Amino acid sequence: MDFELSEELIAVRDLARDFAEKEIAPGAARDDREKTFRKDLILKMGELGFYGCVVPESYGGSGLGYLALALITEEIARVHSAMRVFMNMQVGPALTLCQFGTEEQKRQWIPALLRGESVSCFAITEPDAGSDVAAIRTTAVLEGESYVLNGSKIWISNAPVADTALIYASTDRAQKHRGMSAFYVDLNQVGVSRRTLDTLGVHCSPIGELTFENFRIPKASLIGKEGDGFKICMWQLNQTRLSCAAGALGVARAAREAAVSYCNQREQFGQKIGQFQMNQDLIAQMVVHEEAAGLLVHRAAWLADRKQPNNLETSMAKYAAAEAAAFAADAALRILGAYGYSTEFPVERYLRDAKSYQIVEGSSNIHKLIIAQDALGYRKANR
Ligand code: GRA
Repeated sequence: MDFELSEELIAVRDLARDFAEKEIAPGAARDDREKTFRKDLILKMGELGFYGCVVPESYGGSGLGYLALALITEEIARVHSAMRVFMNMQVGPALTLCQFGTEEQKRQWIPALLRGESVSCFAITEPDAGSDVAAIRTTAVLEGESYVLNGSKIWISNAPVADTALIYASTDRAQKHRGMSAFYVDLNQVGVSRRTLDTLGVHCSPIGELTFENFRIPKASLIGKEGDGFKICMWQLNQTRLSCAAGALGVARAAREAAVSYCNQREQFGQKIGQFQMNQDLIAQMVVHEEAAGLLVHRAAWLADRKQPNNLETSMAKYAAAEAAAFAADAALRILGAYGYSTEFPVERYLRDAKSYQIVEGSSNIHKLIIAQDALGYRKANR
């Protein structure tokens, strides 16, 4: 693995950094406070090609690759973590359609997703099926030329605002995970109701519940074959987890930068507080966790760019980056003291947003389980 970024990747990263600092950072505190949905920024990120890195040019992408996507995501999350969620909501569905969709499905949906015009989401989780994906209860029953969906999806990012959705439902509940199927649908139809939910952080990424009551969708919404859903879902999660890990890395970096800057400014007991070893202990841990997570994220992306299996490496990256973000945000808050706890400074936002990474896209416990079961020889992660 090459530790140096190519000139092209440096240019992509710098473009994302410049955009994040100029367009997202100035309004981040206000957007978080007012829970503003920034469709304007979603469209601008689309114009800059941020959603198309891993999609071939024939469907409107750039084909720059997973490392490019990780670098962009990290830069966006560094200034406002909630804004990187939109990247995942556009990229995850687009990639899944690219990998498993028919030519017609690809042409119908992908270009509008990459431009950010059609706001998307993916709906896996249900009230009684979070970590245990195979336990989903939403059903899709074929009636003539339509599938009829019934059930409820919860904690779905973008649910309150999405135009379209990648939905996982059961076409044969007796078959458990082998009876799961994937669909791509237009949500602006009768049969869908939405409820917005409130969370600790990630405030300007709207989250909520989607309830389907006899929601009738064309038969052609099915992605792949009936029963392919669980494998499609695991494949999709492997991509979106990587981008999520890159987001966590961005938050870890933001928190470490805030802590270092404060240590070099603030004086107590006649010296800069960076001189105190207890703060140095926190800074050293922040630096090492962030560096380690960064190498894991970049390795997982590097493998994806070489079309090599990377489920294990992605789980390691997601776990390490989520924990690095949560550790760094907590440590930064301790270092900044009352300024960290104050809503006038961004560190409390980093902490609220960082906590989400230990829960979403496979909780830290799920990733530990995947990693440990692979190490123990019980279940290979790369399959
Ligand atoms: O033997 P088989 O033919 O039935 O196949 C099995 C296995 O080989 C079957 O699925 C296959 N499989 C896979 N195939 C390809 C399993 N994993 C993969 C894979 N990675 N690739 C059943 O396998 P199993 O291992 O027996 O499944 P399980 O024990 O029921 O579940 C496994 C596991 C716990 C890992 C899975 O359910 C899981 O990943 N759970 C976590 C759920 C999750 O990540 N949810 C995320 C929700 S979306 C979200 O958070 C959005 C956030 C947005 C944002 O912030 O970005």
